[in-house]
Amino acid sequence: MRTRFKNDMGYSDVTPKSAWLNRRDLLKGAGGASIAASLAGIADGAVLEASKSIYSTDEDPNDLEDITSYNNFYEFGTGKGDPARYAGELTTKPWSVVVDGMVGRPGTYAYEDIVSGVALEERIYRLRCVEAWSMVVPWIGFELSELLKRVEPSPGAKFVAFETLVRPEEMRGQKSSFVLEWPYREGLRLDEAMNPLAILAVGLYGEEMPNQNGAPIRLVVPWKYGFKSIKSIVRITLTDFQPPTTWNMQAPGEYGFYSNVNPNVDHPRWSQASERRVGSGLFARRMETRMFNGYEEYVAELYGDMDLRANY
Ligand SMILES: Nc1nc2c(c(=O)[nH]1)N[C@H]1C(S)=C(S)[C@@H](COP(=O)(O)O)O[C@H]1N2
Ligand SMILES: [Mo]
Repeated sequence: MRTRFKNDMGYSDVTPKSAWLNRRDLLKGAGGASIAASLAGIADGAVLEASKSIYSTDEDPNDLEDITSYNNFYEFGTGKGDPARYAGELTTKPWSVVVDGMVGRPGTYAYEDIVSGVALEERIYRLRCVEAWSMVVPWIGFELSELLKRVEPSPGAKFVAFETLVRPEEMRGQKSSFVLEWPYREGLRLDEAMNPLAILAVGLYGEEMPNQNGAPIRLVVPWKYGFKSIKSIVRITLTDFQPPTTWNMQAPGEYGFYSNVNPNVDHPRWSQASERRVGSGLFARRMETRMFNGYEEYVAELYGDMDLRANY
C-alpha cells in the first residue's frame, strides 16, 4: 500500500529520497547492501512528501539503522533492542485518536483524517534522552498546533495530556505492570504545545513511521528530554490541570513534568552536562549538552520567570 500526502510546496522543496540514500551511502562508506537491509525494516515503504523547514538542524542525521535499532519503547521491553525486535507485532492500521476534554470539537479522529490537509514538513531535530545519549532524527510531521486549532481548545484549557495505546496482546512489555503503569502518559502546558517546534511526527527519513519509533503518530518536543515525546498516541485530552505523566509518577524526584533539557541540573544519579551522540564507529562522540537542547531561542520565552535551576 502506498500513501501520499500532498501539500502546497513544489517538488523542488522536497528532499528527494535519493539524496537521503546517497547520504547514507556516504556515511556507511559501503555499498547498497546494508542500505537495502535497513530499509527492509521500515513500515511498508510508503513515501511521504514533505517540505523542508527552517527549524531543521544542519547537523548530520543519524543513519536509519541507529534510529530504528536503538530505542526506548517500554511497551515492547526495556532493552534498547526490544522495540526493533517486537514492535512489528503491533497493528497500526486502522488507527484513530480520541480527542476529548476541554475542546469544542471532541471526537474520535481516524488517522487518515488527522493527516489529510496538514502541511507535512521534514524536521531534522536533535533528540536528547534523559539517559544522556542523543541522536539527530529527520522526522516527517506537522505542528501540533495545527491539530489543536482544528479541535478548538476551550478558553479555560491550560494543558494537553497524551496517552499511548494499551494492547498487551501486541505490546508484550505491557503484560507486566512491574516496570511502568500503562498507558504511558505525557503532557504539555498548552502554550508549550502551541510552540511551532512541537510536532506530531508520522514518519522519518521520508517514509512512514517505523513501529519502534512510535507508529503511526507520536509527539516530538525537541527541547525536552526524550521521554516527553510520547509514541503511538491514541488519546489527546485538553485539561485545566497539570495532567499526571508516566515518568514523573514513577520517580518524581528524578523526572519532572517540564523536563526541559538543562545541562546545569544533574539527574540525581548522573550528570546532564554532556551526552553521547549515538553512532557507529567514527561518528560516536561525546559532546556538551546545550540548554533546551539547543532550542533556547525558540522556547526560552515560554518559561519567563520559572526557576530553571530547580529540577523541573
Ligand atoms: N509510549 C512510549 N513513548 C515513549 C517511550 C516509551 O517507553 N513509551 N520512551 C520515551 C523515551 S525515554 C525516549 S528517549 C524516546 C525515544 O524515541 P526513539 O526510540 O524514537 O528514539 O521515546 C519516548 N517515548
Ligand atoms: Mo529517553
